[in-house]
Amino acid sequence: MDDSEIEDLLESFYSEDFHYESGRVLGSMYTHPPDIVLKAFFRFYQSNLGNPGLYPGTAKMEKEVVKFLIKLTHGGHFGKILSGGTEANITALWAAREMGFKKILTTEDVHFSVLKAANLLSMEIQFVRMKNFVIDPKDLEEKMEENAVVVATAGTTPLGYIDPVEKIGKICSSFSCFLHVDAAFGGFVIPFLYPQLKFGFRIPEVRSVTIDPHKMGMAPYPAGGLVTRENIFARISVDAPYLMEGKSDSLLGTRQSGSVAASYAAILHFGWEGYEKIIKDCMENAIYLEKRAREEGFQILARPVLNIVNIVVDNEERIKKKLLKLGWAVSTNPKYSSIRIVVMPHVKKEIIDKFLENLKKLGVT
Ligand code: 0PR
Repeated sequence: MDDSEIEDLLESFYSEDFHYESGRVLGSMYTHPPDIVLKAFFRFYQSNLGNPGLYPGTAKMEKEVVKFLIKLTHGGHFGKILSGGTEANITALWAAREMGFKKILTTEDVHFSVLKAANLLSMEIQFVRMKNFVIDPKDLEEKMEENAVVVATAGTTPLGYIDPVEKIGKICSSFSCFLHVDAAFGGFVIPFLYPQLKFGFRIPEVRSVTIDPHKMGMAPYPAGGLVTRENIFARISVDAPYLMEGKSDSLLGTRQSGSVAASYAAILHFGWEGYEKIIKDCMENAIYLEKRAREEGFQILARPVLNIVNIVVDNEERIKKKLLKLGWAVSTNPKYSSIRIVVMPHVKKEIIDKFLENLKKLGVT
């Protein structure tokens, strides 16, 4: 087949997919990165930090990206760019288990990757009650036990709410405990919206934090991040004599590391101030969505804390399907009977107005 025919075929499949540029993807934590970031991705597409000895340049960029993640999480000493929040959470819990921590305590709003980790690692998981959409510290105190792994979420997937990590840390302090914070989404948001809020390594009990450049860091996937206080990666390391380094200390072997170069380019492109502006704009648009939706007679589940807004509807699955037919991709929270909108940079005010107009036509108020 000649190239132009291949291109035509590719284009026809491309046209079937959703793209962030359309502005109509309202349920994802990702967005389209700037050109320089994509250029970095393709330039370094061959890099594989599964064998870092061959890619010392890319390994240096990983160090720089991790430095930025350390700044965002207020500390930590080690870190890796992994394939996503899922791998970061699995890695933290795997290392914790190898260190003798056995049972996971968390809430029902934890990301499902933690359920996968529990399953893979044969770790028991116990849910702690929630109060006002975050962990109830009183219930945690009652359920707390020696050698537990507590997973707090700073920016929950369904609502973008922040577990009270400082209080959780205090509870953990009287036990031998591994406190992991999943800030996959919130890690790039909280420092800019609530700079005083402690969610990371300012809390002495926090041992590891998931924070993903490929979400609010505006890098292309696969770029999750795991920052840790100690070198917990050594706990999962295996001998790999045929690699340049002689060992492998990540879950994946081959690691697509064009995204490391892309994350590095994103950090240079936006800088602290650039991220601050974009994230404040996203939050402003989230508040705009909340206000406009209320004006149109919709019920908002809870005041948005980060840039995630939930609109309560009668039958969220039916509404999702109807919206899909109109060209809108939203996600749902069946537990809260709501449709969930992640107000990413591509979700502008004009898009919000158009979306609410369509939603209103569906007669869900
Ligand atoms: N931790 C939290 C708090 C998350 O929200 C997510 C992903 C993860 C971990 C896992 O991260 P990876 O997906 O990078 O492994 N939450 C996204 C979400 O539910 C996943 C997603 C993204 C789902 C785009 C659908 C979609 O179209 O929004």
